[in-house]
Amino acid sequence: MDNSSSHQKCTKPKMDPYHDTCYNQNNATAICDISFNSASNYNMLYHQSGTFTDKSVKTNVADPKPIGNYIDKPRYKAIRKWKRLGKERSISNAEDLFLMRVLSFNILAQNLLEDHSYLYMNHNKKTLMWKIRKPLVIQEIIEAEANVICLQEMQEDHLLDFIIPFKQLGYDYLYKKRTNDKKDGLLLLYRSDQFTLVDYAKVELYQSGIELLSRDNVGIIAKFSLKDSPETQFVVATTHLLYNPKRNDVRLAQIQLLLAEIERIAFVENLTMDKAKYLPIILTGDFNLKPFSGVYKFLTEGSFEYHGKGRNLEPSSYRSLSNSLIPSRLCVTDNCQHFNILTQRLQREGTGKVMLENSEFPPQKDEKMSTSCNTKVLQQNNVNADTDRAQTIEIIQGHSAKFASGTLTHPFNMRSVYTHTSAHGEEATTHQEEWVTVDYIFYSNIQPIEKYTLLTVSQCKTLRRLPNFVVGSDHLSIGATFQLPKKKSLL
Ligand code: KL2
Repeated sequence: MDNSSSHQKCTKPKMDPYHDTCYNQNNATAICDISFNSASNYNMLYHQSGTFTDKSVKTNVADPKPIGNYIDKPRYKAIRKWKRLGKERSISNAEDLFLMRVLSFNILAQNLLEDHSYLYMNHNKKTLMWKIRKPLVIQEIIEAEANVICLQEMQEDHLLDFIIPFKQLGYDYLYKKRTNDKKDGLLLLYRSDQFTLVDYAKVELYQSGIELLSRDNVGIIAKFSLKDSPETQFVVATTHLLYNPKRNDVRLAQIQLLLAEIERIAFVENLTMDKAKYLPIILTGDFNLKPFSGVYKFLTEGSFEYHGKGRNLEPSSYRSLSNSLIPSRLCVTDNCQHFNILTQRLQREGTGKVMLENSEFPPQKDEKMSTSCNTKVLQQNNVNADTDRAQTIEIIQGHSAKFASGTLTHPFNMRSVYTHTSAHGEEATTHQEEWVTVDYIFYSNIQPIEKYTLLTVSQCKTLRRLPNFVVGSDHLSIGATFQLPKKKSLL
């Protein structure tokens, strides 16, 4: 696991075309002067951890000492292997396939850690310092050798310093801060030597005047093409949804908006009246959802009836939710599509030739999502924007759009890379009163071939607390490798 190159300096960028050849993971390379990479160094640090003297930091002498039962870096790395999914799948035909690895990691913004310091009372204080956490987080990310990296809780005033090693390694990035007073946001890094950014949206899930959309969460959606096969395109989206464990209704509305933007960007063409072709989609991040909760079911099953459910989206005697989740004036249908885009596609193009929204335009800087309502389009199509009543609008013969029907659907076939076997999941990505899964990689129209093995709940218990001297965040990173068939150029 350790190797002699583990102390490379940041100044030596590693530009090998690692991904097409990286299936063999023997060359994991660390950068920066992090010396936690061997057992002896790690243990030294661990044993000293109760005796650090830093004037600004009160040392936590109450920290229990035993090391035998707790995980150390080598044991942690031994569990976190890239595991092949499915036995028979081979990676022959490598010339026709691009192997794309995605990593998602909530890196714990320092300001949120400090705002919620009561959560970290029993931690060793050193493990809470950004100058200790940052190199651990960066090392973990770089060791994964991902082509696209999606980070949540990237504090804005840490960004420029944080991305230095990634720039040296050939990554470019998109950043979107959460709205209003929030200081953290999403960072999407991608290998600019391998991908061209074709289009993107930085999505604000805050929409004024709507209670379910009054939170400051955001999303980033990026459409890429392969540099060596420009017709091969895919979409990566990341988000960090509302934390409040009770408000699954808010997360459902947030996902409806995000999916509408993904639908706009991933659309290729209409196949039949009711079926469209979409690019491969990877949707990853911190959804603050448990497996099998309402929003999880919605994503993975494609349909969810919220009408009559409680705010937690469970059957409830309170029956808080009516038939209407978000107002029709937002123009987002119950199938997570922008109504105005849908009508354009169907009316202008008949049964549907290729119509890529925005495809003629270069990405605009910091564009706002285009959910602002086009009342003219609504009026022309007899949509009543001022009612909460259910509406079914026939756009052209054979194709209708619904508003406020009490059920949401979406047009993708989304699956989770990690499989979940019980309500709490046998694996976990963070600790919130108990070890739980809240981070996911969902995918549609693309085949995963590897996943970055998570820790089971009982293995998580050996981590004791997060962050620690092994993991620099309060979440574990998640990752998967997908195979993308390269499209032959028509020329
Ligand atoms: O659970 V998280 O941590 O995905 O790791 O997302 C949120 C929480 C993040 C952004 O809002 O801040 C954390 N108690 C505990 N953690 C909280 C709370 C809270 N009341 N509010 C926000 N966070």
